[in-house]
Amino acid sequence: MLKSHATPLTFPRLLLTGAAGQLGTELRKRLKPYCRVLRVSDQQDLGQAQAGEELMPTDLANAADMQNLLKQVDAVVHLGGISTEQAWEPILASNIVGMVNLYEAARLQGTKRIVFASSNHVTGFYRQDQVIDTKMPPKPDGFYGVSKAFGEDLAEMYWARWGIETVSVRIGSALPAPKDRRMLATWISLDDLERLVVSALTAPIVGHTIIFGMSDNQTSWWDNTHAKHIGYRPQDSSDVFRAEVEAKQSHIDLQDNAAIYQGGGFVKVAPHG
Ligand code: NAI
Ligand code: 15L
Repeated sequence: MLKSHATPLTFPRLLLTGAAGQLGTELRKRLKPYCRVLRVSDQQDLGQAQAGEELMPTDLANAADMQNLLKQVDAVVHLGGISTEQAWEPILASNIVGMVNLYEAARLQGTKRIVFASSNHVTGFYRQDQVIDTKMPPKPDGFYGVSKAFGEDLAEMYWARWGIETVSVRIGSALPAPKDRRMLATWISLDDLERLVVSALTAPIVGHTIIFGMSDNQTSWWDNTHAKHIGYRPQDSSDVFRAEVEAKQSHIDLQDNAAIYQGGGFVKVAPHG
């Protein structure tokens, strides 16, 4: 956990969705210092409430329960949803219906800012020899990427019509260490993820901003020029793992779409078998 941040959080009540997931479990510990009450939610078991926490198990697809979840919430870190390429039905329920329920609840309950865990798979069909920025059109690599592109468009609409601010973070690969050569470009450390989420919550004005979530990696496909106002300064780099990763993966098959496209293996997943 970071010891300090330039902009202290003053949120009376912050909601973290997807709190039982891989990143939710991490951010649950890390976000508590930035708010008075951390409301944590998921459809999976959330364990025991820790000091300063409120547990509210909720299905994102249930509109009435989502209205209840958003009551008296000042800001949301929205990690909940399907996080991989798979069949359309669960993606529809969690990532499409769930997003509409979240934003309708934010509108009616008066929540003003959302940090949305989007994904690099919104642009997964750009090639690994292209550098892209956040104004370039989406090229999703599957149903999952399409659902995250929908989420970004929904956030744009709620900003334009209702003044709800969102930072859509197209997270690369958030895990303790990069696993392969692709991740040397897509990796974001968990400390940098915390820095990015906190910057997105506390930047004075964001409208709807899209930002790629990556560390300060030497190899990079993503240009965050249009998100400088978020004030995110990554402090980690995949380079410390480079030698180890390259030794494990010395050969790259350039006939393999996973090596050609930024989405890696996601571009090849057959969701219906
Ligand atoms: P995860 O799959 O471990 O966690 C997602 C959580 O959402 C799970 O605990 C699940 O129970 C919950 N969830 C799913 N559908 C739900 C529903 N209908 N109602 C309530 N809860 C529901 O995923 P992870 O890795 O923690 O990712 C968190 C978010 O960040 C996801 O939205 C994912 O798409 C996004 N992301 C993650 C990346 C990574 O490297 N881990 C990269 C890019 C995006
Ligand atoms: C994602 O969107 C997934 O949620 C995560 O599991 C990783 O696979 C990541 O993208 C990635 O592209 O490495």
